Amino acid sequence: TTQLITRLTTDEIVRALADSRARSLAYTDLDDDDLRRQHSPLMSPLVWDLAHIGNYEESWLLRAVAGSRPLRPGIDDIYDAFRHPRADRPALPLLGPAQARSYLDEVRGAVLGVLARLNPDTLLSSTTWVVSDSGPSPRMADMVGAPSPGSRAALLTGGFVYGLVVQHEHQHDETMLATHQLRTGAPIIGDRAAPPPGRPVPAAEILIPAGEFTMGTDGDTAGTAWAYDNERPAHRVYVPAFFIGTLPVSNAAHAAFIEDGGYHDERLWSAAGWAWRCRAGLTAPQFWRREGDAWIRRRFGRDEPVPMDEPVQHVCWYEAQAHARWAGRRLPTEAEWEKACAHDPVTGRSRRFPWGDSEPTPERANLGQAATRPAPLGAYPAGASAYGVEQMIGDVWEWTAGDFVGYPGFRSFPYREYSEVFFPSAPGAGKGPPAGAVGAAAANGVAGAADVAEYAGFKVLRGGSWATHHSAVRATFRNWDHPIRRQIFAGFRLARDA
Ligand code: AVJ
Ligand code: FE
Repeated sequence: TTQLITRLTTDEIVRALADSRARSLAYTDLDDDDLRRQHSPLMSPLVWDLAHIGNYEESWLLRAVAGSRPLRPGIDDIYDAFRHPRADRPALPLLGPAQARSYLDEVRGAVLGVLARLNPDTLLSSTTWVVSDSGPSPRMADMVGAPSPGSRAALLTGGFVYGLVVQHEHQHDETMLATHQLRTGAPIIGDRAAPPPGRPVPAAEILIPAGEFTMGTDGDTAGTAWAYDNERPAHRVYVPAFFIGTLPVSNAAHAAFIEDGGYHDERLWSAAGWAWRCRAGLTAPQFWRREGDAWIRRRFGRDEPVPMDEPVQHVCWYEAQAHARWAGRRLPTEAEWEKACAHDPVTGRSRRFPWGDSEPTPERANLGQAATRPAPLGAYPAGASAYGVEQMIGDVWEWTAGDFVGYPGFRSFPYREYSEVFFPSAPGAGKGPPAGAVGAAAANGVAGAADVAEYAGFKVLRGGSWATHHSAVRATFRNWDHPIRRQIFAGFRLARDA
């Protein structure tokens, strides 16, 4: 057993739940038609996300924690992401906007009641679920409603299940922002704060010397109690010496890649990447267009010149890979990325964030949709890692080189569909979903489309974007998507062997 250093108090949980809900309601402050509409086949109608958030909260915080009966019997199927690909969701008998909001209110009221009755000591258990739970994790549908005492205790440890639900809602809030970026009509999303100004950095790349570091987490250090199963367990990894970009790749650098014919030079692309580039007609990041000599981008319904000093975003993994080859570089591996972000060579320990274990502040990282854009490059000297690498947390998700796989000793918890079904060996995660099941690839947006099945693997993204809430990102956090996806707020950083 391991001592948890930081645990959530009941008050902190109540506050975190209120914060994520305020965000979800702000992103669904639209008329009914707009909420039911599908703004892109890659995205759910916003009203699906809204009720799905409530259904997830009900499943975990009422049924799993308190053994409650379903509040709306029969709706679980509609909000099961694995049964219905995003493209099919508008045709489901969805709760309407008013019904969805009252469902959310009802769930939340009951959740606060359960929390008020919960012995706070339950949240102060000194064991983590890694060691206190045993046996294989069930599928979510089998998990809810019938928790064993052991799994209930594991769920509550350190407030884990509350962190699960808070993070889940913030992740859907980011997904809803991607829907807003694709939506046409009067924009309702705008900047709430201007990011700090950029500055030139001392060096374009930084040498990370060879050596071991601790990758991942056991959830037993400050602020990591609610780390997902795919971030665990902590393990030692030897990383050969490499160079990594001090900053993410800029719009200026990507414009130079375009100018140099990068999108038309097959030699820079992998075979799959070139096939996709041709089929999709890629010639620039999504939302960019040419006007005379200038690049214009559409951002939340408004056109503006592409700011050349910002990290590039809305590029897929294949574009990132081609750009890297053009630059004589490559994408960093996950281990390289995490070492550059978290390893402190003085103490030999891994930090929760690049700057240390303390919470992000507006001086350190661009998170939580303060602005609706990445900050200019060099804006966060106070957010640098021990090695001096900057803007690793916030601004843009960063594509890394490899596939989404479990760490050595991986155990799914608390349910298999959060991570495990997306691993390459899992049924449904790879090329063809199994008969009778939509499969992980479909749930993630490939949507049963046989024509893109060859691009159905998952690549890992690190570090969060300007749209990510600080509770849903840390140095160990792993996000994933198909290598063809561009609607997410993703860019990349370059690396090379030393
Ligand atoms: C980790 C962002 C890929 O949106 O499919 C949301 C997060 N999991 N609900 C997704 C998630 C369950 C997931 N990603
Ligand atoms: Fe979800």
